[in-house]
Amino acid sequence: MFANRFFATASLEGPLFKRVSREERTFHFFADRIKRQNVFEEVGRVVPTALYERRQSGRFRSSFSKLFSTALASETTATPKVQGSALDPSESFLSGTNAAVLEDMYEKWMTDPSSVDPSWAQFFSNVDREVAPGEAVPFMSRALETAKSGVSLTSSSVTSQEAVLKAASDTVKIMSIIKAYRHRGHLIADLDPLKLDEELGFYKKVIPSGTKRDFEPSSYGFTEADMDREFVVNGELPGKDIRSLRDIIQTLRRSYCGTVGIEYRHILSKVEKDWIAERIEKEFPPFSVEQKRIILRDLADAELFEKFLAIKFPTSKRFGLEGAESLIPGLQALLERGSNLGIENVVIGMPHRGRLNVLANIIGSPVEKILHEFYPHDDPFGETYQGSGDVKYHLGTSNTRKLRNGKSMHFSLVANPSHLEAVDPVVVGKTRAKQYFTGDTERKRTLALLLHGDASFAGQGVVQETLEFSDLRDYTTGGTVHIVVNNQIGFTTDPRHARSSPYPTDVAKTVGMPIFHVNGDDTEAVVRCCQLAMDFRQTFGKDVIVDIFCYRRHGHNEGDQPTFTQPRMYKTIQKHPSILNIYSEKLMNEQVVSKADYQKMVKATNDGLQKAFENSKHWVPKEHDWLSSLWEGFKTEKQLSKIQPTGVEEETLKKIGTAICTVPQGFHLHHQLTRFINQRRESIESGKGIDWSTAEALAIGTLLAEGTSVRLSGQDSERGTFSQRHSVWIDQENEAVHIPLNNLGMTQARFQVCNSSLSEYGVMGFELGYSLESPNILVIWEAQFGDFSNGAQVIIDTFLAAGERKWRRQSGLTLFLPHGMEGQGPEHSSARLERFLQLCDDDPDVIPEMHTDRTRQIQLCNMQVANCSTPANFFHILRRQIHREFRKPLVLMTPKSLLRHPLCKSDLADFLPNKLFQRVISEKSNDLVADKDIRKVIFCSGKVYYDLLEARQKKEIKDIAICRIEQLAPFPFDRVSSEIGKYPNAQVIWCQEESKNMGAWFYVKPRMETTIRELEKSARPVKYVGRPPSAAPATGLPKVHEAEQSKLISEALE
Ligand SMILES: Cc1ncc(C[n+]2csc(CCOP(=O)(O)OP(=O)(O)O)c2C)c(N)n1
Ligand SMILES: [Mg+2]
Repeated sequence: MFANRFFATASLEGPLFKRVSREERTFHFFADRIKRQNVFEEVGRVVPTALYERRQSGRFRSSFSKLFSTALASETTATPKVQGSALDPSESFLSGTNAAVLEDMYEKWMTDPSSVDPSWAQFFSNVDREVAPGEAVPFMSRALETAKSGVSLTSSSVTSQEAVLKAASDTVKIMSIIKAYRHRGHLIADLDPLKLDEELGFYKKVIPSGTKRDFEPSSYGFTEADMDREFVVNGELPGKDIRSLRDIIQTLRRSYCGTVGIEYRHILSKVEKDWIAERIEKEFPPFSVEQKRIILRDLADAELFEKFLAIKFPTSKRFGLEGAESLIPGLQALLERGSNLGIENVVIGMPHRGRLNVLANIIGSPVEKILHEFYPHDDPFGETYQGSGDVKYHLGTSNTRKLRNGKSMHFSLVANPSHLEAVDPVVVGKTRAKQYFTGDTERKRTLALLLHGDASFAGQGVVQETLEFSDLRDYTTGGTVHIVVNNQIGFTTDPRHARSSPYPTDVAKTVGMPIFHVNGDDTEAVVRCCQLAMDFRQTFGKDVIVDIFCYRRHGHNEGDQPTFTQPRMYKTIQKHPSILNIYSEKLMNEQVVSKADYQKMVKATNDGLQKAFENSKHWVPKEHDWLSSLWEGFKTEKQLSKIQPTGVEEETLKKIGTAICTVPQGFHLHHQLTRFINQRRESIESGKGIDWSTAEALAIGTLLAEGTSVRLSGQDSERGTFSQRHSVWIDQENEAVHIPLNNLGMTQARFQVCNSSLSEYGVMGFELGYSLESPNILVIWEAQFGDFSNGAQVIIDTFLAAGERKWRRQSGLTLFLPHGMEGQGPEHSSARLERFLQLCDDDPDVIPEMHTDRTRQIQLCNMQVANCSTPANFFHILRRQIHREFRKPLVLMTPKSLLRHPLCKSDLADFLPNKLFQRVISEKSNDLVADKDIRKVIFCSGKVYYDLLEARQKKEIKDIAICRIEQLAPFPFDRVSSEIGKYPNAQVIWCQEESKNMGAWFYVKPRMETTIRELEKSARPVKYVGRPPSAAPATGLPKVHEAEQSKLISEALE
């Protein structure tokens, strides 16, 4: 913050910044590519697999040699020789010819395990299974047996078999000790600044009894006399090959039991484990004087900012960072390291805690602007935008600032609701979108950075749903960096009551990422962990977590009294010096800064804050930053965006139709798809009988051809739950993939169609985040059945319905929610249309301006809900999402049985330029009596229309008209009015197949009444026909369903 301006601006990176070797980079590049096949698709490049495999086997070789060496080596350099083999007794196993011979044996074993002696086979198998080094014992005894029966140990330095056995036994013990520290050293690391564990027994759960014994040499049979005895570690630990036991233990304690505890042995990849071990076990060079000063400044910025707010705004909630201030130097270091490794954009999601501090010190928002939020003020842009606003610690922002290394970095802090962790998938989705729009196919330039609280990270299921994206082709960001501000409390609840897992981060192990636990009082350790986390992310493209063990100095918020519930913890906290205190004392003791220098630094920062405070009183907010460059030119709800055409020229439709029905040469299509494609081609060519999925393909295809990308994501969306879409064809012989909509034979944008993980909350959040990034894409989330969408209720309520009002961020996210009563039971029938309608904020009692040239009805409402009944209308509403100068969420009830219903078809003529989306579809039949003689006019929406139509035909009824309301919200008052007006003598009916307490009834009733009252100046009542109220959305008994359905249809037509 301010200190940056007052003190030297050298980089924290300096000589510590180690570049990965070229070879390592190349390897990881290819490894990454192979793993993430989506890169192939994105760049259309084939990676030389052989190169990867060669390198892979090289990896095995080196690990094999290493393990083999440590298994055999001891203080006597044993060199067994296999008689008759090419092994040379005069050479070590680890180099020259022997190494090559062993490696050849290994490769032979890989192709045919029986081609080598069983003892070697077992050893190689152990190596391959990555058994812990010390567990190579079976091999040792078997190998020695082999030696007894014909294999001689000929080295002159080996005096007896006992010596070899002793050496092997020692080696096994040493390996076991190394393994214990690597696997469980974190359990005895010095992580808690408050030492609550020791004092209060808070963390008894974390440390299983007897753990400490694992780390004592005596537990392995060593005595004090062995401490200075030397053992061969030969590559297992960095540094000298032959080390005293004392030295080995010291290295392990320093690496694993200091103020950093690392969990990484759960990772499956040996490359990644070795990479971490190598970095952790090597002694870090100390930070230079200049680097320490930088860390001190960052820390001072963090603490002084909170202190300043506490003094100036003592009664305001700010959810301060006190007790966790080392987060700020940690983040600065992480970002600077990231910048040096190519990161240019960071999308951040974080909770309330420390948010203002992050805004000021990391994102670089003007402090004046932050302080301004503390004063009661009106909305300065109320003229341009309507909205409810949000509390200051939920607001998002974006900013570009220069880092100390001189490079620029762009930050987007995503606005979030109170619902902890709900922002996680949104950030990940937005990041992925940014990568797409910036062509960051390697995902090395845009980073998702998520901050979490300890209680919420452990408790909220969406965390797991988001972590699960980490290695999914269509959802990965190339590694999200997570930081847990682990203040060891959640509001008033202790960790032991908040989770069963030892650490709050345990859920992260499910996707195999390294977890760095670090004592937040050791600021330098926090900085190192953050740098390492960034290195790991850029090297492997995988998620990583830093868990900062800290404390919360005050109550949950500054006005909250923590001693009601945690008296002992807070007694400890009261006595505990601040992190800045600890670090400034340390640096003064080390003579890195003088007291005078330090005081000067504190004063400069405080002066800067004071100046900002003065300025904040007169701060005039500038134009809101919600329109990032990609959104430039888009209209706010108060600026008219005229209705635009959505129809398409016949020639284009046919061209796209041909392209999506063309099977590539040599492609082995599934035999059942031939019929599907033929029907589709036929309907487009003839211009008759276009079904739902063809209309969808044409909508997507035409948007793509116009240069708008489309992303459709959901469970089984590629094929389509109802086997209706087939947007991805799989070659039946080699499983090659063909996506017709990406092969239109013309310049086009990209179609991303993605089978998602089985998540609603996470995936809908992801797609919502994706839609926030740019208006130049149609983003669709599809539910398997609409019923399951309530798993994402938090996203629906807090982002979809209210996001624009709270944060002035538009989203055109479109939901496909299969909906309809078809006798499939209570959980496969209803997308809970009523819930979406209840969230719509259009006033039931006020008819807005409806003139087509002036209407802003859709712009002024929060979202659109539609239940289309024809493929053509579906086509237009999808295209309308893009063909307008604003974006608005669209919730679409989509069909199931209508996908194949013979009447649910459209003509190509309905897709042409003179056609638009119809909010209401009038009665079309020419076979009815004159309008004035119509005795009933039935309004309905969606699938029930076809049931009514068929029954009316069957019963040969001529005096009942049926109108379809296709767009339910915002309500088409004008169109409904003209329909009612057409039939002055008719009874007005609302017919729905849903239960009375569900469906659209409660929403349409007051709006239809307003329409009749205001526009028709009459008071005709609106009668309900449909299922009676019910708790479950549908019956599970098909027979009951049939009876209910025919009853309501009969009643409507009686
Ligand atoms: C989903 C959800 N449930 C409950 C709450 C209410 N709440 C606000 S903060 C908080 C405690 C959070 O603890 P933690 O995640 O450890 O963060 P900390 O406040 O300690 O930084 C709770 C329960 C919420 N905001 N969101
Ligand atoms: Mg907490």
